[in-house]
Amino acid sequence: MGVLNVTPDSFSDGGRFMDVTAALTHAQKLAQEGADIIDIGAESTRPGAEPVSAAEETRRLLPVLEGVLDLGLAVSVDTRKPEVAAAALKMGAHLLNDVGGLQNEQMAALAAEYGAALVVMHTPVNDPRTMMQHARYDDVVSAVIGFLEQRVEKALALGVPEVILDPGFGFGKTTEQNLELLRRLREITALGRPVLVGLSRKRTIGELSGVSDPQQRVCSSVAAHLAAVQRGARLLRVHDVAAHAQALAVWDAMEA
Ligand code: HH2
Repeated sequence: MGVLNVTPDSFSDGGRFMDVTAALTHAQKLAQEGADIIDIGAESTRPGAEPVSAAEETRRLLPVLEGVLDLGLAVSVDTRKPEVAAAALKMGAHLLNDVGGLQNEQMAALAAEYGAALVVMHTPVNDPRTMMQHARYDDVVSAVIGFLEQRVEKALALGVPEVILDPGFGFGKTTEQNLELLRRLREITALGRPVLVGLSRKRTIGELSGVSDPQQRVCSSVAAHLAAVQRGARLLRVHDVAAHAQALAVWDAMEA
């Protein structure tokens, strides 16, 4: 899954793809490099990010979504707002990436209505401004599993055709907690649903590798993501598709 951020303030690429032409050129590049899905986000959810209104998020998103759908790729929409999700699904988005952790049931109802797959991601609160204050768990893996099981049940009861699980790396989690989740990812893949992992360029990767510029965290992101694949992850949400495609080609050849 290639990341396309149509935002002025994303932590690693904010402001680069606000223009529709630049966004579509980048989507094409991600596809050529081997992305199967393009995940378009129009609101940053980095720790401390200020929320944007549904109207502004929709204004940023729809022209880019329309163009990416024309490329014939599978498209995912990264949002936590039902108004934005509804507009995107109506336009033809295939997958709903609910970074609000299904705290609003309407997200699942919309995925069900449009027959779209739904990413259910763990976050302790649906607010990037305060989520790091909630990075306190007796056992982070048990907390994430309990949360995901409960949300999956809700999504299935509302008729969502396919649910993808995501531990929500960096969403209200410290580096140590993210590492614990990565080490014990098998406990999450053992739940029997596809698992998505998004550690691309994140602060944890920077802290572990000692690389301060997020755009330079490519090799370290690949290393973390291969560890996730080894533990059963099925989808990787990444900014640097070519590097991951190279690494996965070798990985697949070895595992075949
Ligand atoms: N991480 C980010 C955004 N969306 N979606 C899922 N399912 N999982 C993630 O880990 C995830 C996500 C944050 O990364 P990015 O989009 O690059 O940054 P920003 O939120 O600043 O736009």
